[in-house]
Amino acid sequence: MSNSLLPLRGSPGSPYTRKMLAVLRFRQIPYRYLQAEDLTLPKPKVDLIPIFYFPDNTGEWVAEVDSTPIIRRLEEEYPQRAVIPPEPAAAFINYLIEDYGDEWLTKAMFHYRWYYQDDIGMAGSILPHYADVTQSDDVMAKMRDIFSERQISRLYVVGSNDTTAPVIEDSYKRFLACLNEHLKQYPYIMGHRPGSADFACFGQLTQLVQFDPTPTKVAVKSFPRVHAWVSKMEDLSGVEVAEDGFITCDNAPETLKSLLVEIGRTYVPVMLANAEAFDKNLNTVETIVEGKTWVQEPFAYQAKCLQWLRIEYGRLDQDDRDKVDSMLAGTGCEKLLVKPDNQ
Ligand SMILES: N[C@@H](CCC(=O)N[C@@H](CS)C(=O)NCC(=O)O)C(=O)O
Repeated sequence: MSNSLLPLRGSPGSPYTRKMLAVLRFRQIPYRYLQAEDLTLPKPKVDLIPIFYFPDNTGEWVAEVDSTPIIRRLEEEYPQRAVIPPEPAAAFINYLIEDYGDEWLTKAMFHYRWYYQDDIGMAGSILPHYADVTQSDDVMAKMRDIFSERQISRLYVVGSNDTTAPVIEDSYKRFLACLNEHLKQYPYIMGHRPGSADFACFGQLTQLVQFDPTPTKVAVKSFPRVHAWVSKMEDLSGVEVAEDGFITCDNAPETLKSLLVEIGRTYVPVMLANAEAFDKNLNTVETIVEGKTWVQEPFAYQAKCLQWLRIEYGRLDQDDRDKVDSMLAGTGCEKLLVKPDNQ
C-alpha cells in the first residue's frame, strides 16, 4: 500500500470518524481507512478513535487522536479546499460551533443511543459487527451484551441521567430547528462552503438522524431537510466551492446568530460550570440549563476544551476580537470568553 495515502483507523458507528472521513473527502486528501487494528502501526497515547498516522521526520508512523487539532494540521499540510475560514473572526466562530458539535451534540448522541431500549437494542446488536462481520452469532450476542453494558455504564461521563435527559432532548430538537432554518438559505453552517463546524455537527448527526431510532424519528418527522443535508455532507469530494464562500462576521445571517443563541443556552452554562468544578475541586457539576437542573461528574477533557477556545480568542487581534464580540453579543456565548489582560 502506498505511503502517500494517509492512514486512519475508525469505525462507522463513531461520529468523530465520520467527521474526519467527510473532511478528507471534501478536501480531496487521499486516505486509507482501516476498520480494524493494524498491529504494524503504533498505538496512540489515548485509546480513542479515529486515530490518524502521520510519518515523523525519520519516516516512522506516529499515532495521533483528537479531530480538532488534526484538522488544523491537515490545513497546513494540504493547502487546497480549506475548512477553516480565512477571516480570523469567522474562523473563531467556526471553532466555537465545531466544539459545540464535538462536545455538546455528542451528549445527545451518546444519551439517545444508550438510554432507550430500542436504541440500545439496535446499537448493541449492530456496532460489534463493525470490528469483524464474519464472527459467529454466538460471539456477537456475547459482544452485544458486553459492549452495551460498558457503554451504558459510561452514560455518566457525558452527563446523561434521569435529571438531564429532558435538557439534552429539548436541546437536540432546538438544534435541529435552528439548523433547519439556516439551511433554507445556506447549504452549510459556515455559508456557501463547509467549515470544520459543519463536519463536527455532521459527524454526530450521522448517528442521531440516520442510525439511532429514537432521535432519527424526530428528524424524519419534523426535519427532512436536515436528514438530507447529512446524506449530502457525507461525500463532498466533487463539490466546487468559491474562495470567498465562507460567511464572514460582517455578513453573518440571523439564522447563524440563532444557532449561537442555542449554543449559549446549553453548551455555555455546562462548559462554565464544568470548568468551575475543576477550579474549585468539586465532585459534582451542578447548574441550571433552560430552567432545569444539570448535574454530572466533572469532565476533565471538556475543561481543556474551554481553555483551548479561550486561547483561540486570545490570539485574535483587536479588530477581529471586536467582530467576534459584536457577533456573540447577547447570544450567551460571550460568557465563555475572558478578555486578555491588556484589555
Ligand atoms: N475528542 C476526540 C473524541 C474521540 C472519541 O471520543 N472517540 C470515541 C468514539 S466516537 C471513542 O473512541 N471512545 C472510546 C471507546 O469507544 O472505547 C476527537 O475529536 O477525535
